[in-house]
Amino acid sequence: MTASLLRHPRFVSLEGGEGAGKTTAINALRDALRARGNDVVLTREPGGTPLAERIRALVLKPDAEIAAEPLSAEAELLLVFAARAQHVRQVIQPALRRGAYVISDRFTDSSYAYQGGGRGLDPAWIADLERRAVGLLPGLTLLLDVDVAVGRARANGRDMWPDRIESEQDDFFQRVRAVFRQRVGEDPGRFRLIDASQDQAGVATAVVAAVDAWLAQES
Ligand code: T5A
Repeated sequence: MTASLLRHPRFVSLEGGEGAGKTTAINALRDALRARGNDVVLTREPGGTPLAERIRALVLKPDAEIAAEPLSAEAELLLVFAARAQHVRQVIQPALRRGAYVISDRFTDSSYAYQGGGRGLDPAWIADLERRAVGLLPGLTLLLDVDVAVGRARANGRDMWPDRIESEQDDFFQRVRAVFRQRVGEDPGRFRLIDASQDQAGVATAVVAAVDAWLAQES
């Protein structure tokens, strides 16, 4: 069983609260890396494999029978880590081994932010799961940071039926944002903070520029 964390230089994650604009930015980043001749795998969490996508549906959009049973914070954490353990072994590690770049829409930082900050679970427990069940850290993490009210207004404009987590109150998302920002301060070498209050094109440009600068620094 893995009990340490390996930081991989071709593994990039994008993080942020609801409506930060990761989807547009991540597509621009994939296109930019491919245009430079790289093999790029784009994936997401929770999810990324058939089993992990089933877990995602259980956590975010359960059917009526399962939705009637309250999901404990502890079960939620273990479900996202079960999905991640599978995702890492089935998709991320094989892609990195063959030389591809992997870009993940969310990774373990989201568990610290949502289950740690939002739900109030002990970050030491999350760190233990991270070492034992995952064992992998992105070399670069882009945090798309935007005011909670702005991000929620964007997400609400798109989603007619909010999922379990989108249905939380503003104070939950304020705690999520606070933990994301705290993690930037704790690991400035891995994180780049992107101002996601700009328009979509501006966010995408800032993301691609941050990755270009990081690649230049690594080579
Ligand atoms: N989760 C995940 C956990 O609780 N624990 C974990 O460990 C993990 C991995 C994932 C959920 O799971 C939780 C966190 C999440 O709640 P998701 O559907 O992937 O679910 O949720 P998000 O990642 O938050 O997806 P969103 O779609 O809400 O956010 P995005 O991708 O950041 O936003 P995007 O690009 O889809 O944009 C949302 C809307 O805003 C507009 C877009 O057009 C779109 O309509 N928009 C902008 N409008 C103006 N200006 C901009 N700059 C804009 N950027 C986007």
